[in-house]
Amino acid sequence: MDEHPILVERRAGYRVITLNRPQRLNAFTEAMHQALKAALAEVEEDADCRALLITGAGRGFCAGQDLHDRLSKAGETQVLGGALEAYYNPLVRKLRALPVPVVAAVNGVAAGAGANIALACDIVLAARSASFIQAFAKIGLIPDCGGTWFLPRLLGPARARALALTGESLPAETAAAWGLIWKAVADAELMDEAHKLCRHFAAAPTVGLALTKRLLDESWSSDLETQLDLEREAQREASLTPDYTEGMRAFVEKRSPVFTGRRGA
Ligand code: T3D
Repeated sequence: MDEHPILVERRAGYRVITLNRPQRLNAFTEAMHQALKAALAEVEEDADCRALLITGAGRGFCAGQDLHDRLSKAGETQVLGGALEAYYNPLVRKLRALPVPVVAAVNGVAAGAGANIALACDIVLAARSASFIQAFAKIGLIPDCGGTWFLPRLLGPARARALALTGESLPAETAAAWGLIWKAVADAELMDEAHKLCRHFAAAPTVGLALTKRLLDESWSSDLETQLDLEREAQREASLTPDYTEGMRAFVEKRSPVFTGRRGA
């Protein structure tokens, strides 16, 4: 049993969650899921937390499900689905719905659920030495954690199919060139870049960003007419925030805005 399957660090205006099972490339166990669930609930409840950074300890980001937990001592497998229902699917939903930007700093290999959980984050930065692997194909499974949803949308059908069906490792720079992730950066610069982004979001108009996240997700299942209506409603909501007033005033007064991220006055 790992003592601390995740680490949580509070920074000014944001939190850092580090997946912390480096000896297994941060593969998921039930204890890690439970700790992560609790940490994400705290992020959601903390009005002073205006961004979240997720990364991995050691040389990997996350190798997906811990496969040792899926084989009995007698070498028998189990029917799957329960952990998706209880942990993985709620995790993906929570990352998408968190009212703050979620930055993944992919420090090394991201495989299986580990790859698709990174893709569920709002902005994915990766070290040049990192890679993304739809490892499911190699063990007779299907890409879960939203893999079959994210891949075709981010990459288009040809690349999505090839990656999902071969389980080939995609280097970070190719992932960035193909539009799977935001950027690949030098290994030594990854965490500085990720913290810089989170510091930016910690001083940003948080409610407007939360509404933007929601609209971008809703757009996948909307026609233009529906989306225009959703934008009107969200813009109305954004315009009721103190940050909108501050943004307007700061522009007119030719100064930098000071955003609080608060919902109401
Ligand atoms: O409920 C459900 O189960 C459904 C949900 C499924 C979600 C999934 O994520 S299924 C996919 C699971 N993940 C994989 O299949 C990936 C398995 N790992 C690998 O293919 C390779 O480890 C990597 C390509 C990710 C990295 O390769 P490499 O050569 O850099 O490292 P390594 O030597 O293979 O791994 C280092 C250690 O981590 C090693 O332990 P050891 O031998 O030093 O004691 C290895 O066994 C361990 N490790 C890596 N991945 C996992 C793992 N241990 C348990 N589970 C893993 N997924």
